[in-house]
Amino acid sequence: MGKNLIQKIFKSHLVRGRLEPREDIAISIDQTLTQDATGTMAYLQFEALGIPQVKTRLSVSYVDHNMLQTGFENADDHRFLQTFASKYGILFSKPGNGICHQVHLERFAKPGETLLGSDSHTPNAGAVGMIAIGAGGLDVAIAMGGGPYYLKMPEIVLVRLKGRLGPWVSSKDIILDLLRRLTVKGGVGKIFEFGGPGVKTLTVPERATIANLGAELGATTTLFPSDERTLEFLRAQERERDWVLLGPDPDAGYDQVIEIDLRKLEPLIAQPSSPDRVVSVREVAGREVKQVCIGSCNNSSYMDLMSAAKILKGKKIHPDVNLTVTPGSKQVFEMIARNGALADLIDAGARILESACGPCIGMGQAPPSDAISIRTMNRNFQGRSGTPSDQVYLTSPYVASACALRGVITDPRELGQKPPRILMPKRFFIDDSMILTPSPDPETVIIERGPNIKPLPTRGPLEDVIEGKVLLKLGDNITTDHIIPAGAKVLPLRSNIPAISEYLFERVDSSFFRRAKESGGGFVIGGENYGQGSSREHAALAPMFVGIRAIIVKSYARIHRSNLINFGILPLTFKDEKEFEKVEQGDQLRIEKVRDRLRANGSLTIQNVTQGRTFDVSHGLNEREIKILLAGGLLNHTRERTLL
Ligand code: MIC
Ligand code: SF4
Repeated sequence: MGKNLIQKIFKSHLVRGRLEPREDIAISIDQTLTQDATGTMAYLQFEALGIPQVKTRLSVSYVDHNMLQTGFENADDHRFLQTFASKYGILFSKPGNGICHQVHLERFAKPGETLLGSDSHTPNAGAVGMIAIGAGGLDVAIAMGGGPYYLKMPEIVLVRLKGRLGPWVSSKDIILDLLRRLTVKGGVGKIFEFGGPGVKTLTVPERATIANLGAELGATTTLFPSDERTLEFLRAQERERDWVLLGPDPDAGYDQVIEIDLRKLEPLIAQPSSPDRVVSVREVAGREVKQVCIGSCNNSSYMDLMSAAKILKGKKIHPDVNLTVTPGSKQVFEMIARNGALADLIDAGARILESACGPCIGMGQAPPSDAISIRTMNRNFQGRSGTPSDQVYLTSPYVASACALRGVITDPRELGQKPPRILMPKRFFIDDSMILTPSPDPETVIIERGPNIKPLPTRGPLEDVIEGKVLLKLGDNITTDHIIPAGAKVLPLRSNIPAISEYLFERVDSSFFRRAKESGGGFVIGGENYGQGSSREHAALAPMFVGIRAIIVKSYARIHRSNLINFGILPLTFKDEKEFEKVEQGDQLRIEKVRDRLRANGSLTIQNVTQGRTFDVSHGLNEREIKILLAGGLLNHTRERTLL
């Protein structure tokens, strides 16, 4: 049988293992990216490895999340990142140059290569046939040091597209349809490879919307073939030399095949507060809208913003609506400024924001209480916008623009307008002056560390007896936004673990931090898909810092499980899910002979001291993961071996 595209790229990068589903494999990494909110930790960890220069072909450090400078913290972090990049051989994309995924796609993503990024939407670069995976900062630090990336070989799902999208239907609707069918945990342990005759009808920016939102399925990554459309995009970015023709063999096999007939899709929308609560726009039409936000790494390309500008041109938005527009990059911003589309948006009443994550991560623009906010983004977890009672819906720029005009949820087909037809420009506006190259004299560069940059917290080897209270019992689909919130108040503390830890589980139970401190740590219990969403390793670092030694749940999201292991927290799962019902918050739990049992690769038995009973948990750890845990985390483990 022939090979699919994923097998081909994995094969050319395979360092360890066999390419069979669920086998442990390691792949070499060509490129890395970081953003500021995860980057400071990733670079502190890289520094702790003691390697003088990055060993990747290309590493880029972006600043796009922590852009609101209401105090010294974010500005300090930016200086740290800029000087660090200069010293260690990393390109530095200055604040204002754009959102990491948008800029990386425009300027660096390369068919057939591998990219590891400390942000869960790194798969965005899969739009040009690159294997792009989101990971914790420490995994990215190791990759920058030349180490491979370890993962379980995922199952490969072919999403076969046929037909062509109808008027007012966009590529966002393709991925929203998949989310509706598969849910936010439907992609865990899987990679989605897009194929079929419908693929060639989609431009690279349209493909990027799909690859980006694949992260919300829990997928390891999503990718497209590199074809004529890829060439068209790379040529317009003056990067024709990066193009290669790449696709599956005609007789390639897949673990699963899903078919989508593009002609049958209609405008879709995800309701609050999960990206899989998808319905057709028709079903929720008429609900009053108070805010519309167009932007984020999901829909802020030149073509997205041109579509919005075309729909709004010569009209005014509804008086009750606040519309924000965020161009995804300096390139997009400058192009819409030069061709007049920016003026059309301003004229219609839009508030124009700088090129950054902005409202997507609650960095400003929190909506009014209980109000509906329509966003072209990828996450609508409760409170992520900055307003605890938010009602955030996710949809395409077409639908968002229609809602801004009417002030109610509107199917754009009701506008009575002709749908905008935006063509891929022959040449994008190219100016890389805000991407700084590293110093030719790294020894002379002094890294600037303002008071916001606190040393990396560490821990010793894993204890042999773990005992403590169940500090919190949670349900299914707990996101990393629940564990460590983002937003304008908390994000600036990303380089300061003692300070950020005070916000641990704040959205779920504001007494958590105090109780964890009083008890000197303990356990957390959860349901399915624990830790979905962001790659932020602070959701593992902060629990480690307050003394959480084990988490017991029904199942984990991929990146978060790796982060827990990387910081020495046992990621356990219930053997019998009925036990989940029995264990109570406040129960005293104890695990004995942890080190021996892990070494013997056996399962662990938990004593519920309060209830006077025991239950078994599995760990599903491979040999390497066990060694990492015994050492008390990946940094300790790597240092012990002094080689990667
Ligand atoms: C997000 O969309 O949640 C973020 C903020 O981009 C995160 C990274 C972070 O928490 O810094 C992600 O997606 O990984
Ligand atoms: Fe930034 Fe939002 Fe994209 Fe995360 S999802 S990288 S916060 S724009």
